[in-house]
Amino acid sequence: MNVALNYLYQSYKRLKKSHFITVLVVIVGVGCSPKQPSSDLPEKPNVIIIYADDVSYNDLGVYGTDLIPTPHLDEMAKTGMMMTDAYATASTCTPSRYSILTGQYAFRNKRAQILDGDAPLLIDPEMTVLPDLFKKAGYATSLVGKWHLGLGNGTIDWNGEVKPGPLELGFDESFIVPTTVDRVPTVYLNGHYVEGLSPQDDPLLVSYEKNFEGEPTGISHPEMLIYPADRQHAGSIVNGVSRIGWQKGGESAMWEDEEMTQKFVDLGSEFIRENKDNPFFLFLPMHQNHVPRVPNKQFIGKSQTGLRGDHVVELDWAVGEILTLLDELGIREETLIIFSSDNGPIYDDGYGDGAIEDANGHKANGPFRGGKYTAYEGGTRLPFIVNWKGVVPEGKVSNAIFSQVDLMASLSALIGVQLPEGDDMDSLNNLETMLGQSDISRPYVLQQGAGENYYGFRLGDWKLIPATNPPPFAEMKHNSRQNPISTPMPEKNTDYLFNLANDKGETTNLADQYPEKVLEMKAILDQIKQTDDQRVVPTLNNE
Ligand SMILES: [Ca+2]
Repeated sequence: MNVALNYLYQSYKRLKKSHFITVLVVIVGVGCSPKQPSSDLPEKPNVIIIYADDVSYNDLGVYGTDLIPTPHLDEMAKTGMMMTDAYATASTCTPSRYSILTGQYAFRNKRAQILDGDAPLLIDPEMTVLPDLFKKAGYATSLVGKWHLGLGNGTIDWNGEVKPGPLELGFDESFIVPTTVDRVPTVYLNGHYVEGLSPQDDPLLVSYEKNFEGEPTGISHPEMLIYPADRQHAGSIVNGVSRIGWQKGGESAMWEDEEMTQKFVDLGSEFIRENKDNPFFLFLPMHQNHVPRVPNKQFIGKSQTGLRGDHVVELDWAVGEILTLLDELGIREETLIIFSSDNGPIYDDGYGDGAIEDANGHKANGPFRGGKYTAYEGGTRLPFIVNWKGVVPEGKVSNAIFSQVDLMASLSALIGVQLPEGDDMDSLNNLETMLGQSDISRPYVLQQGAGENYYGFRLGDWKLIPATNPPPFAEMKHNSRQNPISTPMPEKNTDYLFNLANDKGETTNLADQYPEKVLEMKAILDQIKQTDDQRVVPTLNNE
């Protein structure tokens, strides 16, 4: 047993004593066989993942806030389970989404950073990814919502066939915002084609290098904007909002920001109705709470935290629509519904939309520190609600440690499909915990921040942020005086060690007090980050 492996093993033995966790340590490639669903679980349930964007721990009533009414998500939690220690794998969009679909940490793919709007498809169509597993099990599969995992092979002609993309990854149908709502092109992609475009009459041109002559931008025409934007977001203007990048033409295809949520609800509902009599998988990545925040007018003023909160109210409405439909169709007991988010909060992310000024003291990260871009708990510890009538215990609050990277293995176990084997698989089958039927924790959680070698690493109650030099933009985003969740980024070249058992807010650095713990955790983290056959992957002993 090498030194680091020994560290891992010893750590787990201690964890086992203190937290009733049992783990096995296996060399990669050996473990991760799917646990077959227990005989009393309905076979081939429908699965819906509603995945929010930048929605944070304390943005939901059931997680604490009384400033943003979220009755439907609260109800979903009360008739199902809410988790308090569930994590995204990263504190930014693209990497977290990559992990959900592939079962791997994003750092294993060097391109898995926040992608530009014209970036090529990040996931190799040859890989077996989450929708592929559902296809293997005979499910109908659909993607409706925000994508942001790249499209095409390098150069995209938005007037022709745009591929490869979601359809090449196992989705039968897809209707997506290609990147983010704050980037051009501001059009939907329906399958391989831009929805509503007339390429012959009014072709759509897109550039991330320069503006098209004569086209208004946030800089040249600030009077056209509903709220001001920073320089990065001051490109082409659509619906009174300037975006990142430039576009021209394609007028008939431009989306209406205010109508986007209704559109996603309608299309998701249509898919559910069409497949109510056969197993289906719906991945519904919503655009809330990412900027620009342009909720439909029926939601304006519905929260006490300005547009940022109103946007979350709109998301909650959408969740309610889906739940109501499932009830109406009588398929609630055949449907597993999961709600979570891709990263923690950000207030000002490029627009002067009043998020900070109207925050009204709302601390979106709840008891935690930091938010989007950071490796603190606030960056990746997120709402995670699981609802499946008759299976998930009603009203359960689970404190088990869970990571979204485990969705792939856990869901493959649920539907009885073999997880792909390979050196890069990070996903562990934690199905029983995910369904509230056990409290087995993941032994560790890796939290990738925005920046080179910027990681948080939770092992039981210990939390390490190894010495790093986080990018200045991340610090800037969270360091304004007025921001209710403002926090200094780690100091350069300083290790941080916290004990979350009594310091959820990561306020007291214990690194000097426990240097051996720092060394031990660094060694384990290094081992997890290996990509060769020296890598060590723990598996849960939940057979
Ligand atoms: Ca996000």
